[in-house]
Formats: sequence, C-alpha cells, structure tokens
Amino acid sequence: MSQPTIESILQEKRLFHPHSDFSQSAHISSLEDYQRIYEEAKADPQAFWAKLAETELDWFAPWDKVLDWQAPFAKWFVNGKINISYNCLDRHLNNWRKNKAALIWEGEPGDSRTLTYSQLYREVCQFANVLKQLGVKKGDRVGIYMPMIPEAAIAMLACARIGAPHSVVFGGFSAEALRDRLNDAAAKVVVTADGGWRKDAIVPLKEQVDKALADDAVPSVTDVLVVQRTKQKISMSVGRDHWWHDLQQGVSAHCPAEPMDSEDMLFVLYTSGSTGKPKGVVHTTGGYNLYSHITTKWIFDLKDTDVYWCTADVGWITGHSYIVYGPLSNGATTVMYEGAPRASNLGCFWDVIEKYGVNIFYTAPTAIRAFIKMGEHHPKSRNLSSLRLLGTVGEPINPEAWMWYHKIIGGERCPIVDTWWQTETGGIMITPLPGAIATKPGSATKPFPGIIADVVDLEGNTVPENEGGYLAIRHPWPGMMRTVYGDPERFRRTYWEHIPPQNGNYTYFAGDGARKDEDGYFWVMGRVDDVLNVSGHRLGTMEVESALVSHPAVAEAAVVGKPDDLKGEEVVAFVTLEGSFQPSEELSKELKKHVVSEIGAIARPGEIRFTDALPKTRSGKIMRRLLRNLAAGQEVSGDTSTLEDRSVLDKLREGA
Ligand code: 7RM
Repeated sequence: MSQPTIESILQEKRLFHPHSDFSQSAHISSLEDYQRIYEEAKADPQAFWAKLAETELDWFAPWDKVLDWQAPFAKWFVNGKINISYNCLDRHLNNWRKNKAALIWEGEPGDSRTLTYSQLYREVCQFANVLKQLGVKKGDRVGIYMPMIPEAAIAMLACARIGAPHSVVFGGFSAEALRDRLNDAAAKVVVTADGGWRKDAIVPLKEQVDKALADDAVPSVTDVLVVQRTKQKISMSVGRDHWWHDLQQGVSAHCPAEPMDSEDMLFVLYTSGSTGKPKGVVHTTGGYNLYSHITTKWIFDLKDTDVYWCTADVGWITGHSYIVYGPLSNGATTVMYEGAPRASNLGCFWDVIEKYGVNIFYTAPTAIRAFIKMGEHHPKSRNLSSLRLLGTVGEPINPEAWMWYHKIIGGERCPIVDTWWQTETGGIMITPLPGAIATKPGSATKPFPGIIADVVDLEGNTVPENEGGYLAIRHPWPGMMRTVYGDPERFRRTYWEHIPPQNGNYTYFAGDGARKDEDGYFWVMGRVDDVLNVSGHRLGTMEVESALVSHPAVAEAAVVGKPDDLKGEEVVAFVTLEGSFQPSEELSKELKKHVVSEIGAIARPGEIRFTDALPKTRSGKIMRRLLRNLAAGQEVSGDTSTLEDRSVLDKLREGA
C-alpha cells in the first residue's frame, strides 16, 4: 500500500452515490438541496449564518451586527451574549434529553462510565465552582493536560461556563512542550491526572507537570488540580496541588453560565507551523459554537437516536469540535475512548462499536491503514451492523484505504465523509454532506455551505481545472481562528499574506496543495510548507530541528518527511556533529530519545542520518527538496544549480 500519487488520484473515477434510504431521512437530502443552500449562502453569507445562529443556538442577548470584517480580523455576532456550556448542557435539561446519555466513556483497563446530560451538568457546575474558589476569573487561562477521561471534557466545559479560556495540551507532549505552552498562554491553573492509560502502560502525567513547573519555570501557575485515575504514587506539593475529588466535595452543583460576549476567547490551542515555536490558535465563543454545531449536525447527519464516536484525543482540535462541543451542543450521545489498538487487543475499536451500538464513527486514515495490516478477521468477527455513517480526518486518505473502510467497516452501506479542515478553521470546511453528495475515494469533495474554497496560484488567481495549486478560502466564516495568541502580526503573516490581498479582498492561505477536478471536487494533496503530517499529527520541521540542536553533540540539523505506508510521513533527520563527536548507533538512539523528551513521542525520528555537511544554497538556505528526495531513496530531481558545494550531495548519496 502506498500514499496516493497525483497520477493515481487523477485516475480515480469511481463514484459512490448516497443510498436513497439514507438520503430520504438526511438533514440535507439531495444534491439539489445542497446546491440551493450553497448558492443561498454564497449570495448572502451573513443572512445564512444569522438564520442558523438564531434557530440552532440559545443566546442571552442578540447581536447587533452579524459580521465585522476588518480584514484579516473578523468579529461574528457582534455584541451577542452566549455561553457554549449553556448550549451544550442547560438547554437540554428542560426536555426529554435530561436523562439521555451525553457522554459514554470506555476506559482502560475495562472501566466504563456513562453520564447523562443532567449528571454532566452537575459535574461541570461543581468543577466550575471549584475553579472559582481557586480564584479563577473570567479571562484567566486554564491549562488542561489530561488522559481521555470524562474529567477532560468536564474541565473544558467548566472553563467555558465561567469564561476562563482553556488551553488543552495533548497528554503525549513532553514536560518541555507543556512548559512552553503553559508559559505562552500564561496559565493560572493546570488540570491534570496522576496518570493515564496508553497501550497497557501508564503515562505519568502529574510527574510531567511537576517537571514542567519545576524551578518556578511557569510563574503564572498558582494551582494544580489532579484527577485520581491510575492510583500510582505521585508527589503533591502542599499549597499548590489539590485532588480533584477533594475539592469537588460539598460544592454546589449549580453554577450559572456566564453570559460571554460572542467574541470572548473560548480557548487557545497550540499547533505547529513552518517557522518557530507552535502558534496559539485562538477561537472565540459565538462563531465557534455555531460552526462546530452546524457542521456536526449536517456532516454527520446527527439524529437524536444516534450513538456517535470520534476516536480523536481531546488534545487536538478534532477532539474539541467533534468529541465535546459539536456533539453536546446538538444534544447527542458522544463516546469517549481512553484506549488505542495495541498488540494485546487489536479488535478493541470494533468491541466499542459493538458494545455501544455506535452509529457514526469518525477516525483517521492512519488508523485505517493500521487496521488493514492487522487483518480483516478483527472487524469481521464483531457485529458492526449498527454503523450507518463513517468519517475520516487528518490527512489525505489513499483510495485503497477508502475502499477497505467502505467494504470491511461500512459493509458497503455507509457513506464515508472525508473531511478536510484544520485547527485554524475550527470545524470541517470541505466534505461530502452524506445524503447529498456522491463520494469519490480520496476526495474531500465539496465545500460546506458558506465556505468559498478555491485552488489558486500565489497571486490569488484560480488555477485551471485539474491543475495543482494552493488551497485557499475566500470569505470569512464563523469558526475561523481570530488571531495567534499574543501575536496578531504573526496571524496576518502566516495566513493572509502568502496570497497578496487584492483591492482589500483577503484570501486565507491554508498551507495545503490541492486540485479541483471537472466536477468541482477538491483533492487535497498535503502540506506545501515545512509542516509534516505524522500519523495525522502536525509537526513542524523547525520544531524537531530546534530539539536536535539543543543536544550538545549536534551542530546542525535538517528535518524532512519520508513517505510511510502506515504513518503517512516519517521524520528523517540529517545531522552534522560538533567536532569531538563521532557518528554511532548509540548517538543515534540518544538523539531520538532527546527529541522525544523535548517534544513527545509523536516527533521521534524514524531515522537519523549523520553527514559532514548539509546541502545549502549560496545564500545559506538548506535545500530540503534534495533531502526529501534522498530520504525517500529517490534520485534527486529538479534544479541543483543553486547548490553551493556539489560534493555535499555526492557524499550524502554515498552515505545512503
Ligand atoms: C483536523 C486536523 C490540519 C492539516 C491540513 C491538512 C491535513 C486534515 C485532511 C487533511 C487531506 C483531509 N487539524 N488534513 N484533514 N488532508 N484530507 N481530509 O487535522 O490542524 O491538526 O491538521 O491536516 O494538511 O492542513 S490539524
């Protein structure tokens, strides 16, 4: 199996129409419906979004302007007052949903817990009161560094309830990475657990928090709240650290939802870019609530009877929008799973589907490729007949993996929604609407209503049909990020200036290459900047390079991605050493370990290649294109005339 190539994808002609029984009961039930709604939204985007905001969400006070666009800075539903925790909880309590399962949690090893909407409401209110007692006020940032347990969602909703923006840091990130993010956000409180389960082992989360905070390295943090999950021994620092269960005791289970301004910050979430340290992507309250809500409803064709499961981690945007906020705002039953397929239980995903009768299943291509390797007998020996819709996200899906998903998991009856979007977009942007749009394996198909997507050149001109270009968005949308936390200029530079604005018309640059075919279907080809996609996780080459050069043996490092059947891409690092160090297998191992401790296991290089020099241009720029060729074992392609010293290339070839 291999990653899709431009050639193979262009030859993909298979078309899968929605089954009529699916379409008949779908929210958007025909291509004509989609086209009508799409055109309506395009003609008057503000009227389109305003109508949805009014009918789909509860507001404390109406807005007086739908959109204020001081490009590239947007304000949606200006002066409207709203609280997303209210929309996710309170409004479901005065009807039959009160005792409906809101969150079904399947833990490891073998634990489980179901919270109804009223139970979730009480837990969230209690924790919101706990945060208040610790002095957390509207506007204060709260770090969340948690395993996949209900308390992660409870903490997010509690923050939202009192207007304290959360910053969730993926539990797989190292202490260093955690420290940088907590510092950038100047978090006041950190919520964590004694540990979490990850593939039959315990991740020592609290220990990492202790490391991150050691020597007063994050001076803004006053308190740490610790959920008891694994019961292993941890140290508690008197005055700073508190057990979650101690503080929850005797606290009121009611806490009014703070009326937030529509543009108040809801959360900041860090993501990798092509330069420098990770960016804090800022999302605000009203627009994000609407966008995550309506995309969940229409794309997953959510019905009140559905059991919905997204396998992402809450540490990523997919977990924010499609485990917590989108599903709960719709009053859905959302499944949260702490485990991951591992040697001791290769069928665990299918067990979860069978156990809870999951109807809608949303996962990543990298997971699907791993399942293919594990063999058909795992899914085939479980009852997956409850499934009615499948989704994928995170990277391009190769047509073979798509077909396997369709046949083996979907039993050829479930539509597949291949959803393209980003941390920055807040929600899904290009996707089939499953009752309306016929799918082609490997294509994310069409833009969501209200989204004006295009494939352009660097002047911003639309490129001809079936020609490669840059994926771009033409008009602001409610779920878009508002700024880079603390750095509005970086926001402007990174997303709005690659394509020069024309007569005040700004175009959002996504950083992905794409093409649009003769039917208007989008084919996303992958990143065009120095961002890698390893198992669906975004990783900046610069981040890994900085981690490597922080090791005393390393003089210089250049990191590239190498195509990988399972992970999509694998990290390959070219490294030159300081004078007194010699290449060795041991040093290679040590450098890999060093990257893991600086960033986290997702950044572990698959390969370290020692070299005397890196190929550079005369102006001193590393020629990554050549390194990418070398890493992939290909002939070096394209122009090498700008290379300063050709012998470097010859030596690198010999070394490989
Ligand atoms: C949701 C998420 C964003 C990057 C994006 C793309 C890639 C995501 C798809 C995809 C092809 C898809 N947020 N990407 N979905 N590429 N088809 N359906 O993944 O911020 O972590 O990553 O992921 O390169 O720019 S993210």
